Amino acid sequence: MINKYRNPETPGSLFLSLEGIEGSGKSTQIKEIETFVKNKGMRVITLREPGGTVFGEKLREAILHSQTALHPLAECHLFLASRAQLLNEKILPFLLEPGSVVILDRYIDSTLAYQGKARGLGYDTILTLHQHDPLNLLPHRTYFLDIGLKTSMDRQNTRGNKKDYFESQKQEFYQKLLDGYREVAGMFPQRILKIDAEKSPVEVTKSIISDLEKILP
Ligand code: T5A
Repeated sequence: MINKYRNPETPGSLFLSLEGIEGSGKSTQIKEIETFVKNKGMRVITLREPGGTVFGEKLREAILHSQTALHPLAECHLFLASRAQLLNEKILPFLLEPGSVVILDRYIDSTLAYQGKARGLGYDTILTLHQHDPLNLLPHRTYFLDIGLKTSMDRQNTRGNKKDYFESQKQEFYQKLLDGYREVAGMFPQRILKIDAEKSPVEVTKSIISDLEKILP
């Protein structure tokens, strides 16, 4: 099933995603990646999920501020609706031009870990839902920023904002989530690079840049 996925086809373009539990440092690292690839003279767009389009941002608001406990399948389809729109409206057109880089904050692996594992829908359900255009597009590289639960909680507490829909979940949910991410990284070893994100931001950036140097078109 996994082999049916296609990679973005334009030569000289790169599709990157960042993954990890809350507070793993995705936003922090995305800024560094953006600067690095811009300095290489590439065209860059940075997007996030859910969101990234007008419709997707409305869905983001609906999910992350939901007052109702959503059925896992309802939740999953909302993320997929946002993703399909983002691919069609932004990602696929942008990648058509050689020398373009898409940097995406969360993608399919979030759905595998959150809805597939932590919400219990199962990986096969999520993968099956991604078999059709435009959802069957995998990134060239995914950086999985791996941190433990304590670090995640500490970083969320330092920030001190009001918790959203997922941040309010119990410890058990987070443990499943982390297990899920690590399992998913094992399912796609060629695409997903697991990085120890307990290290300082500078060290994490170094690991990412060192890999990027190898894969840049
Ligand atoms: N979701 C999403 C699903 O359930 N299914 C899906 O399919 C998709 C796409 C989105 C939510 O939606 C869920 C998952 C999420 O719950 P979000 O707000 O976009 O929510 O994502 P979050 O992960 O919640 O964003 P965060 O801002 O919490 O995490 P980041 O971006 O990973 O972390 P960042 O960079 O903001 O850093 C957090 C703090 O830690 C510090 C930073 O300075 C900051 O204060 N920090 C470090 N400190 C020490 N050492 C380091 N290496 C550090 N890196 C960062």
